Amino acid sequence: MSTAPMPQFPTGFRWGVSTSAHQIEGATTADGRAPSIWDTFARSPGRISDGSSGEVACDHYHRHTEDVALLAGLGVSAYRLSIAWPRIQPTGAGPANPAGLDFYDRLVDELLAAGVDPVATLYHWDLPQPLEDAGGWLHRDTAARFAEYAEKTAARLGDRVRLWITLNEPFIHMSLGYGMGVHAPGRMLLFDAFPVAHHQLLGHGLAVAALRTHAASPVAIANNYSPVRVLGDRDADRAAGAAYEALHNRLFTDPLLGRGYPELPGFDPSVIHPGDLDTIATPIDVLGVNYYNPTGVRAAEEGSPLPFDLVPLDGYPRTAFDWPVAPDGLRELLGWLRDTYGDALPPIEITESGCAYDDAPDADGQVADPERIAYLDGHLRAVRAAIDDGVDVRGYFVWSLLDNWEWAEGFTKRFGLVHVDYATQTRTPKSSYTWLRDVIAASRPGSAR
Ligand code: GBH
Repeated sequence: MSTAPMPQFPTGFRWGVSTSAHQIEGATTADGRAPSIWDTFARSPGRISDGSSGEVACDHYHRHTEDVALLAGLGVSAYRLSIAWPRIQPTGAGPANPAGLDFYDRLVDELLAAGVDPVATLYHWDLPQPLEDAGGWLHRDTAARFAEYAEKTAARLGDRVRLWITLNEPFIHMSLGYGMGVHAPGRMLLFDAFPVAHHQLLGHGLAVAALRTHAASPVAIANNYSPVRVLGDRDADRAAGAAYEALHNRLFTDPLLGRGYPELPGFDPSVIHPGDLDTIATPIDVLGVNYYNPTGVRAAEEGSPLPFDLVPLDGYPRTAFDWPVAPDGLRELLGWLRDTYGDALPPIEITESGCAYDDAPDADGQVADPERIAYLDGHLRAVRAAIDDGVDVRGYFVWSLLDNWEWAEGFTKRFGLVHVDYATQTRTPKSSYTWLRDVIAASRPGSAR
């Protein structure tokens, strides 16, 4: 880790942390909430590595006041939460459930009272189960349902949410949820999952318009990106790199920024109706970038069903998830976005960046996580370097405030700045929390350094 002082960030740079509803809230039957695809998925045997579910998670639904105090203590200027669609529309359609909206209404007010800007993601993968039963995101109508939900939510919260995010990581939802079956809804359609991309993007575009009828705040989408490192120098390796880049980094960005879809083998364009590409390209104000690591790619072995092979990258430390810790990849990615999209690229906020380690309290109850401090230090310096390179980056959100329910990995991966003892729901700020608090305080205009 660098011993040089952390460089200053531009005035107004947004410091934040992120969570998502199903990973922290619990209370899955409270106040009229009905099952989402993740409740169903977690109930089917063998899907979640520790057999757990999000039924209780961090019990944030009942402990939000304590969690807002943790945010205030950290000194962040923003908090990215997600709204659970099945709390707002338990069946995925029809009138809004007032009790569901009340929860987020209170939370938003608590955040504002604590001086923290609420940033709300409308969809972090928790589709109401009845919509999945009707075909989920393979079904075009889900896009219209999503816009309706966006409208109802913005009607209540649009005056106070400071940044709206339509979808979280539509690529991961499509690929892991509908392509490979390791996330909910657990479907294994491989490349037949492409309609899920188009319908999510269509839902996004319709939702942008719906949000703008109630909210003056900026609107974004949070995509995940991974800079591609081509391993090998054969033409086939370069072609494999380009294929992976189109699938992972461009499928959900080219059409958003008005370029239509990239060339993708297996993509059946018959799902695209006249006018859809214009709807999808409805202007957004901010591009949310979730970054975890770069990806090594080379030509596929003979007979592989995929047009590329993904290869672990050597030479990096690894997290508990075995993902490489590569802050240089973040700077590279931000440069790639600027070079690829030029003037069409909106201002960027890093809407997720973080790491999992096996953090545990010591005999004195303290939780030391020096690896996470090194991770955040490196990634913040990479953001600063990208700003110096000329990329317009306006904010950085750490994934995550709390250790939480890590989807198919259950409670086995801890991403929090705050440790959670799930048996007692005790929250213990880790040493990274204190470190980040000091970095944020030092970045305030007029602070000592
Ligand atoms: C995000 O997804 C989610 O938005 C969030 O809910 C989740 O809790 C968080 O990240 C942590 O997982 O095979 O070694 O190249 C992250 C998506 C997909 C990022 C897999 C890293 C590949 C690692 N991730 N990816 S590797």
